[in-house]
Amino acid sequence: MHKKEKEIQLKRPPVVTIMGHVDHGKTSILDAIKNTNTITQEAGGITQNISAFDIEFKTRHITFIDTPGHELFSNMRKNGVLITDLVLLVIAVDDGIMPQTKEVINIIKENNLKTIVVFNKIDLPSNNIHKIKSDLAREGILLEGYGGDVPFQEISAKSKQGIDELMELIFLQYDFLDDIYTAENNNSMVVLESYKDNHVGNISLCIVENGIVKVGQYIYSLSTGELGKIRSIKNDRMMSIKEAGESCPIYISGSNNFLQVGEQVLFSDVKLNIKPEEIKSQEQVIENTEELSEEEIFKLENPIKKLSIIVKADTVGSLDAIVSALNGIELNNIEIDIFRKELGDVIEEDLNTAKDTYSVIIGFNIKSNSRIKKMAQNMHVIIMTYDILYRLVEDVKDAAESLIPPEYIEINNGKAEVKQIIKLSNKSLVLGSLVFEGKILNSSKCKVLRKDEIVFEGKIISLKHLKDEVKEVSSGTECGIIVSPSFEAEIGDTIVSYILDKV
Ligand SMILES: Nc1nc2c(ncn2[C@@H]2O[C@H](COP(=O)(O)OP(=O)(O)OP(=O)(O)O)[C@@H](O)[C@H]2O)c(=O)[nH]1
Ligand SMILES: [Mg+2]
Repeated sequence: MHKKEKEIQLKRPPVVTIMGHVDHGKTSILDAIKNTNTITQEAGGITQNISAFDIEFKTRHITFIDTPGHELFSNMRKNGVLITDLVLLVIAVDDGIMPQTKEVINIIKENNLKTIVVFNKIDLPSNNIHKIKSDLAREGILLEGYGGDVPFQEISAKSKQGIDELMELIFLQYDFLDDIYTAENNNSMVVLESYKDNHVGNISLCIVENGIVKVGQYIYSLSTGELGKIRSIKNDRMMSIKEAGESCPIYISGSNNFLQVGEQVLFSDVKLNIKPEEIKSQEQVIENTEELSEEEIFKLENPIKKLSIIVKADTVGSLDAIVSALNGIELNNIEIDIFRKELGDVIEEDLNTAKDTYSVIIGFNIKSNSRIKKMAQNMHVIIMTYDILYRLVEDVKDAAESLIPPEYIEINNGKAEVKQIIKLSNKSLVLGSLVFEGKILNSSKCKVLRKDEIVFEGKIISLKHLKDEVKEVSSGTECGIIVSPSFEAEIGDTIVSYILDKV
């Protein structure tokens, strides 16, 4: 066997991360490779979670990591390259270089990642590929044949044109990579995503970095020490397996602590003596209850309106994306306060906290059972649940905006001069007036000016022309006005009739 070939066979399968702008076809490419149809199952047709798959192509394995392209999932994109040999930078040829394409290019540059540019949707008639190639050069991505050495492949995820060539290109690039990612520790895996399952407990999606991980092994975190034993390992199709080798994407359960994204987890058949760097709770709970009183003082000093929120979500990645999206909402004099952020379904304790703190509960990809919903109703606690992140963000923004008191302007000013004052038997005063500007409106707000000073503010409760009650009286016409509350007007006062309108 040729020496180079022998070396190649010893390499673990490549880990390839698919990145690019929203809707450029990342998940479709994976579907085309896998012969599946994931995107039709995605809420809103967009990817909102990081996921990983093991794919076999011509007897060789490859791990793909699919990342979301929507702008809100910036952190997830960064996490996608934690353990990556190659990035597929997907660009739809009908759209070109978009904001998240640029974001990915920055991630590629910062981490010095080997990249293949994938021009997708070449089946479409609107094809700007030549322009995109030169735009890429301007962004510092120099393609092969265009003054650089970044390989590219033109494909259509829809017709599958170019998919096999892309797979060949991935292996070709990978096989000639001299320095593939190597973990600092033996027998380790890295966490891509974590969530809580009501039955199984903490579950983490991990990629094995090196060694073979087995059910029953002890697991350790470098930061928090012993985590327990691996209770189950599932593959990317959620089938239970006993062990998994390098580059494999797996879901593990059994950890006592919640595993943070990016964390390196060591596994071993025997107990190890790993001293944690620092022991800290991995659960994300209420930040600090003492802050409450401070906040109350702050509230008194600053009339800033606050929308207090409890966020419950399915995964750490979602929670992260929600929190940074909500923190990014900027509204004058309104503060969005994330009082609590936690994984899992809405529970009774959330309702109590929401009631005490006047918080709204926002849930993402979680359930609230009918008992909880009923309790919430009785307690007047609002639970809003979503499966599409940008809708959640829009609604929170709307809710926050509704706290801003509307600004009003006075419109339709009409002016009348008081010429005569008549006292009725019920003691009401009728102000016999002559309208000299605009219109006086019945039931409108009014103020009275005396030598340019406001001496009264109230409402017109009766407006008569001759003997008839009328809706309005125009300039040049005499009328009888009764205002409320009653007011001792003087001859020569000016009555201003106006209505308020929201700006
Ligand atoms: N015509 C055509 N349409 C495509 C092709 N690939 C994907 N699409 C369509 O483009 C849309 C977006 O595809 P996705 O695969 O969901 O895109 P994505 O990049 O995964 O999107 P996010 O994960 O939300 O960032 C879908 O309507 C696909 O059917 C292609 O090669 N040709
Ligand atoms: Mg997708």
